Amino acid sequence: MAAAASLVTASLACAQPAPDTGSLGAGSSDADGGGPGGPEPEDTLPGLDVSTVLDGLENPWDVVVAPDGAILTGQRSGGFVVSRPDGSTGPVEADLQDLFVASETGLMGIALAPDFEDSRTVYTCQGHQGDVTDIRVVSWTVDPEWTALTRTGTVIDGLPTASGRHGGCRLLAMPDGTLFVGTGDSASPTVPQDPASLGGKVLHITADGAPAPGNPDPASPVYSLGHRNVQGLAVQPGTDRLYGVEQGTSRDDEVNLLRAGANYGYRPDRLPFVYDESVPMTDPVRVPGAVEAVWSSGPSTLATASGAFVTGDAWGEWDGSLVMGIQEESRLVFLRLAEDGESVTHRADGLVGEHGRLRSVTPQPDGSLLVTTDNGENDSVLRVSPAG
Ligand SMILES: [Ca+2]
Repeated sequence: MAAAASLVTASLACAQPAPDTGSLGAGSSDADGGGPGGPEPEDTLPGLDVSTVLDGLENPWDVVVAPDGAILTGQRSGGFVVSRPDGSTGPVEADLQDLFVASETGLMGIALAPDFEDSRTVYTCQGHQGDVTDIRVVSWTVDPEWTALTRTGTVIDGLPTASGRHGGCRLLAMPDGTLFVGTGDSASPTVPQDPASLGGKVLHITADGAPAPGNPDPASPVYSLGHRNVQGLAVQPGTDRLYGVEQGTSRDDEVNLLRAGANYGYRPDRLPFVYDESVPMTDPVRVPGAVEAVWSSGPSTLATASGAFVTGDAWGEWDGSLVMGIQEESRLVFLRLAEDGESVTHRADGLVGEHGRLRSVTPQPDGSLLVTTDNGENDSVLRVSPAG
């Protein structure tokens, strides 16, 4: 990439305030909702071995691992990069001429279709500019040698964007071929509670963009609402529980147990036409029936940027825990959930301050994690393994 482009992106990244910090300051007395901050971190995590899979990147957002062992990432400002099964690394060509890059929006979530070995289908969620400016899920196929992605269609479009702030966008491909899409509210006051808007939601769609079976409104892709900026989606192994991770305002990053039709209670429209971030992340007073978070960070946010479950004996007592990539507080946070999945019993932090801001966490079949850094320059895809 051109050095000039690197500088522009880096300076934009530096110019942004701490992500998702409320512009209206600390919460009012209404902002007492949310959890107590959860359990304090404990020092029981196994040692973590870290190696570099890809480096020299700029804001690699998501990362996926293919059945052949290829590891694919995409930089937020554009450009796919792969580590191939033969050990070679490099760019993967793709037509991204329409990519809308602004603030937190650009090339974001990536997912492989469950039939990837046959179909070679890759999904991305990305900003788009053309006749309209929006965020959309795009489908691609990739050649067996991992040299080029070919665009095959638009799965769903019309996810709102304005400045690019709060653009989501996390993809989770399910074994049945459907997709969950975690979206951002585009920092617009009425979007999270507007059932007709695709922003501030978790969507559930089929591979052709139709509402998935089981959605609360069979004619709508909306699965759940009242979200601020869904950054992580993960299904707990051994259960069918779907969890969402979102970033708080000036407080209360949240982990939510997602259910069809549930409202997660963010309603930043108290003042006309103002995106009012002094409201609680979950507001049962102004959103009757709002579902409280399973875990929230309490008064001090971390900037939770992703979520995945780790598995394997090497993780010890943390086998089966939910891990989150953390931007502002530069670490991984591991949470152990109660048996009923409704609360968190233990927390441990890893890689504290060692690699700067962390974005996505993607489990590999061997139990290790792929982690993307989010520092704006000299970013990496890391492999993180529990030390034997
Ligand atoms: Ca909430």
